[in-house]
Amino acid sequence: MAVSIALAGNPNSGKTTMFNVLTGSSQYVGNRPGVTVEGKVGQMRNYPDVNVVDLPGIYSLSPYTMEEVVTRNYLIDEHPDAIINLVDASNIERNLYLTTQLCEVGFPVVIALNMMDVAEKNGDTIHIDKLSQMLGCDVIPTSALKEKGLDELCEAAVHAAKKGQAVFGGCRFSPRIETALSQIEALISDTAEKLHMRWFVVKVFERDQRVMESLNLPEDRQKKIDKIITKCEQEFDDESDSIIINERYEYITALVKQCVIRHELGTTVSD
Ligand code: BGO
Repeated sequence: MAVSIALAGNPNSGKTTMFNVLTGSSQYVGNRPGVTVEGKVGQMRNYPDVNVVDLPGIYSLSPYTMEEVVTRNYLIDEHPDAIINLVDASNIERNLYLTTQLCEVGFPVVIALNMMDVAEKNGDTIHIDKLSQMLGCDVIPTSALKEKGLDELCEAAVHAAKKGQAVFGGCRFSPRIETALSQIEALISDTAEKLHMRWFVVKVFERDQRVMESLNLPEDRQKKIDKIITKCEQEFDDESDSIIINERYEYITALVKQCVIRHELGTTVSD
């Protein structure tokens, strides 16, 4: 059976350009919203048994835009064998927000750290090994435009897909939130698909209606879950989805501080 690798990333991370060079097809490269909403499929160069699926450009896996919903549905319903997550190296903080979520879905993830030519031109240094170690997945520096790093990317993605080892959990939240997530997990573990457990647990904590509906939990469990979430919201004086957003950004800030050195105006600065 053909291996299926999904290409996911923020708009303007170079996803269309990458899809074209990976599959050898020549498509229109543009920012028109919805241009890739249908999810194009192409054969990976040098790997006739591997399909690359181009997913819509998104910033998050929340349920608010058509592109986000298409991507979520594809990942949960279609089960790709691996995800290549395109991250714009010149805009790394913003792009890693999606990465933290993709790492929770339960598939092997390989990061294509794209636009490396731009980051290098800006004088930035990115410690690839450290980033890879901290995220728990392979990170391959690429330039889709200059066709650099593509063989390494294909090799890493195909290897990850065939090995089938999911990324371990993505971002760790604060101990109080992790406790709440464990309590939620105990209440949904016989209903939610094991492979996607971390994703379901975090989404339930965020009060994601689509996910709640898909789980179709009995009312008493819904009430227990609501109590767990409400207690956290009171303690943090914030809504649960905002708590998660803030903690994701704290995690990313700490990660970038350790992995990226920016050279601005001739001075070396840590983020
Ligand atoms: C234009 N390096 C550099 N330098 N540029 C890249 C790379 C890379 O690795 N990868 C992609 N680009 P999309 P989404 C453009 O279209 O693939 C460029 O949204 C222009 N067009 O060429 O569309 C790529 O699918 C006129 O740039 O991204 C494209 O993720 C002037 O990044 C842009 C300058 O790529 C977005 C750029 C008429």
